[in-house]
Amino acid sequence: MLNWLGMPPAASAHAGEIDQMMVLVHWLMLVLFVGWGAFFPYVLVKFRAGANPKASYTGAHGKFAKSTEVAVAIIEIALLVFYAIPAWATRVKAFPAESEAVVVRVVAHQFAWEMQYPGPDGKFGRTDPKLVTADNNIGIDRTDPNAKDDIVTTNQLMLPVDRPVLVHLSSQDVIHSFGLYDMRVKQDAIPGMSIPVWFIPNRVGEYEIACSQLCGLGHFRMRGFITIQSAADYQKWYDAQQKELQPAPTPTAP
Ligand SMILES: [Cu+2]
Repeated sequence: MLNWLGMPPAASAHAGEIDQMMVLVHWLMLVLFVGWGAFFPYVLVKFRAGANPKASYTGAHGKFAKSTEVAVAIIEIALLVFYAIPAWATRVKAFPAESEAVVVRVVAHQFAWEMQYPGPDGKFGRTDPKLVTADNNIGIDRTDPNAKDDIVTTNQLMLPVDRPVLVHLSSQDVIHSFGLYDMRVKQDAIPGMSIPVWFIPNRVGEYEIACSQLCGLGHFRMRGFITIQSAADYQKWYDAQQKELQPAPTPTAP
């Protein structure tokens, strides 16, 4: 059924679980759609004016309607209790340890995504909205010792494959939503809050970060990219970024 639903490729460890739930919900909706679709012409014919010249004030009696309603409610409760709630609990409770995960801050603003990696020291440098300029969208304070090794990118999230990722998500202005459809991840970014989001990308490739909240006139172009690489390629990128951050060596006198 997944192919009929036109789902994007599943590129994270938990994607299968979400897809399974989606398929079950769609089967239920299909059954309800066919059931209601058949019921409608049935009542049109059965209760037509010609056959019922006088209105009935007691209504229809029958066990079938009630038992169908109860069955649908039970199936819906089962979907919630056995699928939705456990899946959600893993997303919001079972966070990976910071030591084994790639930790990155993602800051949304009108109309782009800013990424901040803490660098080898593992500490995020200070950011300040007052420092935001055209070439410092995240407002990082490079005079802060913790900020000296921080990698900052715009609209490009680089991650290694098969390693947990812990994103600290926030927003500088309005509510945006961090939508990684291929990873089956979606979380609102809310100003004043830092919301943890985690997943394990398990397919090398280039995917899209879509803003999933109508956040202003430029919402349509609030599009970033997420590149999943092999551990070696990611390390290469990381090292190159670190090299760029090193202060240029002072020329020595000949
Ligand atoms: Cu947005």
